[in-house]
Amino acid sequence: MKNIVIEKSILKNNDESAARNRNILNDKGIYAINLIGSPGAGKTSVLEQIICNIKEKSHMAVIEGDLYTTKDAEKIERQGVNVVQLNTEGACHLDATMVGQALENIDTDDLDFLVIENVGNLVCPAEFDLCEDSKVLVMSVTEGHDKPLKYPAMFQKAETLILNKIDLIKYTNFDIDEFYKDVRSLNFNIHIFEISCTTGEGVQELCNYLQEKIARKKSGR
Ligand SMILES: Nc1nc2c(ncn2[C@@H]2O[C@H](COP(=O)(O)OP(=O)(O)OP(=O)(O)O)[C@@H](O)[C@H]2O)c(=O)[nH]1
Ligand SMILES: [Mg+2]
Repeated sequence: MKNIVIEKSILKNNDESAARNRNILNDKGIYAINLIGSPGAGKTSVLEQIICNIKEKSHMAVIEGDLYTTKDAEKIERQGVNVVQLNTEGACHLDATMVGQALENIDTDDLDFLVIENVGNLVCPAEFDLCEDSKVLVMSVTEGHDKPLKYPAMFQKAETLILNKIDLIKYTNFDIDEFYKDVRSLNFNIHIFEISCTTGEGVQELCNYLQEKIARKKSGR
């Protein structure tokens, strides 16, 4: 596993770097998602479910963003997927320059699907385009149904919302009707999947949706 430690001096010119990254991915028809969400929402758990379902059908690679550790990347590597760790050394989000460095360490020739797990944070990652086709927001029911209106940028910029830990909803005061109403008021067209990484509920529907997106990008549609 490559482990790249980012220096603060290169955290600039984000959009130019994003455009360079995007050219590489678009040339090769690689579908890319940026997994964003609070610490502990379940980004890595969702990614593990996606890998189990998709890795035999599509060539995948993962870029793991974390402040300091390689814990998540080690989990992904154990699943047999090519992973590059980006340690931001305290920065609260990934930027496109960092992702460009990671891409230099990934063989993109045969790749269909790139997943970037961002640093756990419900605010900052929303502002930085990395090159992704889609921002996929992971939120869990244990975070509370009030989060869309409190952190609107994430919900406005995401194309897809994964409502995770649905197995725990009965133990919480999460008001799902209120949640849907608030999310739709911010982003009417967002695709919402209710899932549980523990029971597997909803995972197949999510993976079918991603597989369709991967196939479309590959065929240039
Ligand atoms: N009950 C339940 N627990 C879950 C589910 N998904 C994840 N978890 C647990 O939630 C905790 C956090 O999950 P992670 O996947 O590490 O969350 P993350 O968003 O990647 O966290 P960071 O990378 O630290 O931001 C772990 O203990 C998981 O086992 C779920 O659907 N149901
Ligand atoms: Mg994680």
